[in-house]
Amino acid sequence: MTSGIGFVMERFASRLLVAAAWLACAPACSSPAERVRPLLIDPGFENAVLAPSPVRGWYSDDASAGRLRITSDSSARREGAGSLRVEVVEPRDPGEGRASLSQVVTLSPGAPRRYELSVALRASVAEPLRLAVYVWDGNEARELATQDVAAGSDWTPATIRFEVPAGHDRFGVFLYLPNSQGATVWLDAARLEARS
Ligand SMILES: [Ca+2]
Repeated sequence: MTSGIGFVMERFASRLLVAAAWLACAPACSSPAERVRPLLIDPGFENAVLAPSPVRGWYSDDASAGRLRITSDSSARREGAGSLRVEVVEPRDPGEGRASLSQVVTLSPGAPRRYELSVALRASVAEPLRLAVYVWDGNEARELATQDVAAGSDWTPATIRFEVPAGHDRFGVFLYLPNSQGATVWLDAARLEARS
């Protein structure tokens, strides 16, 4: 795990990158259907091709930049036909944060504010993954919840609960990957459910 100032800078850099991608899509990428979508798109990671923006499904600018190799893996699955296999082909440089997969969720008016997010993980390395949820105040990301998970060769559940603050109808779900060349992570069975 990274710690101290380096960790803060890493997270700041990641947030700026994600915020840029996120803001670039809003509102142009938001159709009326997306504005009322309450839950995750492709929670079972059945699509081997990532979405072109985080409001349309699982997204990663690291994948489009060639830093990640994304495939569907039918031999390692928690549910459905397969899991999403993510291999780190080219780690980010020190200080540039970690690669991530993300998805933006838009709440419909009157939707619940408290949620539980979970995902099943496997990893080829001991380096932990990080599950996190953010909202944005302008360009500034505000973390609502986070958890580090050291996944192994068996499916490991990661779960966090959070409350979407008043004045926000969108939040981002992020999964930060290990930053080691060749590290491989499998993702499956994500859930986003309202909690009282
Ligand atoms: Ca699946």
